[in-house]
Amino acid sequence: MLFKLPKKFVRSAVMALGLCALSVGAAGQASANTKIVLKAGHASSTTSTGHHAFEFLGKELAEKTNGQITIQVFPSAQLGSERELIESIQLGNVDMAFVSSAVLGNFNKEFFALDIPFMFKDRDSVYRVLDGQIGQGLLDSLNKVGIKAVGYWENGFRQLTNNKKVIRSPKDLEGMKMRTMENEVHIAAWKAEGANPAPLAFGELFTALQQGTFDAQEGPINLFYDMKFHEVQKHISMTNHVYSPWPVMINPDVYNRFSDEQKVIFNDAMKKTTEYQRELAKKADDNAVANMPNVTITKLTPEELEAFSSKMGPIHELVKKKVGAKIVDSIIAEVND
Ligand code: EAX
Repeated sequence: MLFKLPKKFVRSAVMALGLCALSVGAAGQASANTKIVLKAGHASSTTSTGHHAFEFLGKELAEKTNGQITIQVFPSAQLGSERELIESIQLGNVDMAFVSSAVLGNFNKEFFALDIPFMFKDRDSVYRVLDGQIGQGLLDSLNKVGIKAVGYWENGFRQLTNNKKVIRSPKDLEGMKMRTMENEVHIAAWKAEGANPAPLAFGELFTALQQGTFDAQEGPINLFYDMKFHEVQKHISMTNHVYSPWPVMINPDVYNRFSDEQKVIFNDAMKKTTEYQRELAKKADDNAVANMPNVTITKLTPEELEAFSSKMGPIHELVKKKVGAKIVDSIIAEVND
C-alpha cells in the first residue's frame, strides 16, 4: 500500500519548491525568503577540526541570516573521495568541501608549489604565504577550473609514520611500502627518500594499513589520532616535511546566487571560522600526542632532518618545471623573509 502524503504537505512542499524556483532575482540572486541548505562534504571524521569548522560556519550563517542559510555536513567521504569532491563542486552536485591542496594539484598544477617538502619552517611562515598574495593568487587560480575557493583551513604539518620500527633516516625507510596522497610530487619525493610509494584515497587508508598493504604513511598528527591510525601504526617520526592546508571550496553558482548582503555575511563567517579552525588545529596536535601513549614519537635532530631534506633538490626542479620557478622562488622568499 503506497504511503499517501497528506494533501496539505504536498501542497506546501510544492509551494516551497515553487518559492525557491520563483524567487531567484534578476541577477540570479536568491530572494529574501529563499532557504538555502548548503551540502558540504569532506573526507575526515566527525571529530576532525575540519568537521567542527563546517558546524561552526553553519551556526554562524544560520544566526546571521535568521536561518535562511544553513549547512548540512557529510563527513568521512560520504559524498566521495577528495578527488570526487572536487569534481562534484565543479559539477554543482556538492555545494562546499575542503580537501588537501595536494589533491587539488591534479586540477590546477600551480598547487604543486605548496607540496615541495621541507619548504615551510613553521606556522607563521605558512600563514605569511597562504594569507598573502601568493596564497590568494592560488585560490583565485581555481576560478578557471570552475571552483570558487574561499580560504585555507589547517590540516597541518605532516609527519612520517610506520608500523615496523623507529625511523630516523632515509636508510631506515628504504624499501618500505608507503602510502601517499594522490599527488605526483609527493610520490617523487618519497621515491627520492628511498621508500616504495603509492597513492591511495584518504578514505581507504585505515583499511589498507590494517591489511598491511602499506607499512608507512604520512600525515598530520591530529588526523592520525582522529582517524585511529594509532591502532595500525606504532611509530611517528616528527619530520614536519610538508604543511597541508585544506583549501575551502564553494560552487561558484551557489555563491553567486547569494544576495549581496548574504555574500558579506558568508565572507565574514568564513573569516571567523578560519580563525576558529586554526586554533582548534593547533590544540588538536598537542592533544593527539598526549593521548597516544602506545605510539613512539621520535623527534629528529637537525642533522637527521637534513639527511631527508638534502634529497629534495630534484623535487624542487620537478616542481619548477611544472609550475614555473617564479612561484616557487616567491614562496621560498616569503618563507625566509
Ligand atoms: O583530508 O589524504 C591525506 O592524507 C590528507 O591528509 C587528507 O587530505 C585529509
